[in-house]
Amino acid sequence: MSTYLAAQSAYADLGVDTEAALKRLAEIPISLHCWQGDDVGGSEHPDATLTGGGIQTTGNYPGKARNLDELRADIDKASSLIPGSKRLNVHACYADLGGEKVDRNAYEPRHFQSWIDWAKTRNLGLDFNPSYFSHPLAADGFTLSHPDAGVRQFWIEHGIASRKIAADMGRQLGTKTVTNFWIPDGYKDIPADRVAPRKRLEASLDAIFAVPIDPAQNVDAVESKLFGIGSESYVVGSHEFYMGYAVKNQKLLCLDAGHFHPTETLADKISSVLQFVPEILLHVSRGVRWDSDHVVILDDATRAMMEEVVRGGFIERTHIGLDFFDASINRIAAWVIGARATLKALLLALLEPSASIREAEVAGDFATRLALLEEAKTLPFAAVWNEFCARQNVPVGAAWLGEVKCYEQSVLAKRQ
Ligand code: RNT
Ligand code: ZN
Repeated sequence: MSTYLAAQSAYADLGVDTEAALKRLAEIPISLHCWQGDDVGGSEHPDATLTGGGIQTTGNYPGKARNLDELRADIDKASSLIPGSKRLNVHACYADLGGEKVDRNAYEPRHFQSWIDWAKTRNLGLDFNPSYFSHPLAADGFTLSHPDAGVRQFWIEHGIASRKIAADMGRQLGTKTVTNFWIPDGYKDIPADRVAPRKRLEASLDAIFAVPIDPAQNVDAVESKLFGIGSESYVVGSHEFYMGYAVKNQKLLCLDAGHFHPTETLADKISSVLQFVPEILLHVSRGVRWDSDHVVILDDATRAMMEEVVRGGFIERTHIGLDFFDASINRIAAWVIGARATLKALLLALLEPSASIREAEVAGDFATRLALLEEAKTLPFAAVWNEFCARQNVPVGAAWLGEVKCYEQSVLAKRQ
């Protein structure tokens, strides 16, 4: 008997249908983040790099993508090693400007047409993000909550432009874009006034979202953060701020795994938040001691997050996006490791023998609940995961790494 058939029958003994889990997993899109390929540099200038913004990449591993062609080739390579259904998440700072002098408040769909065409040929949906960093008008750490009305207006216009671009992506590709708003605004040290920046942020967001957009083409998410580098004492867009904003305005709430206190995980938030907002966006990330955006691995936090999505019946209301950027290792490998870990966590959740565990809980038999949860951890998961990879025509096990090494030698090593 093949190892998959043996695993299938072991799961069936506990009432779990592995075929149903594989089918379900194949349909859940993971949005790959374009910014892992060049350390959040972007394509607006030949030497674009990440500046300011309370986010940071560390490391200088050779071979990063230097332009959109290289970035797209790298995404293709990574994507060929990741099973399942994929989308691509593009940041506004990855505009295809073709040398045109145009600032972010005037970006148009045409500046992203090459992304749309590229996505179309690969049958990928796109997601989008206005970029509120790596720009002279974000250099002092404030954007949508800036005290200067002119600066705020520039960033409001960028938000409005971004939603129009996103809606056009959604229209052309026939799948709605999720546009995520994250801004860095905050203070390094103790503020004298915590109120005024938040009032300004709310007004700026209201101005951006006042422009009507067909929700079949684009929906908006807002992303909170606890602190950033250079904004350790105060972040305008805190969790409470955006939770309130999203509930009031029925926006999507983006929960980033690295944006809470280090001992807090997203798992317990999902079922609370989804009582009050229509959908959520998960930024699957891994903070190590801070919001470090390490490559996602199959750790307890990621597993618990996906368990909650599956247990709660929230798959249809949850958008899953990757958000990490490690410049210290091969960047293609980073994408593949993080995406595969996310999918593994989802598959583990889909394979949970939840009926018997819930039954024990309902009966008040908490010893059985705990025992079954423990037993579930050592079920023959690997055989089902390998079967998924094989059926999806991607390398099984660590075989993908060989392909990354070849690509490194033949392509990345030549980028000096
Ligand atoms: C920053 C946020 C945000 C960014 C991307 C690049 O802390 O997590 O999502 O990582 O927009
Ligand atoms: Zn994020």
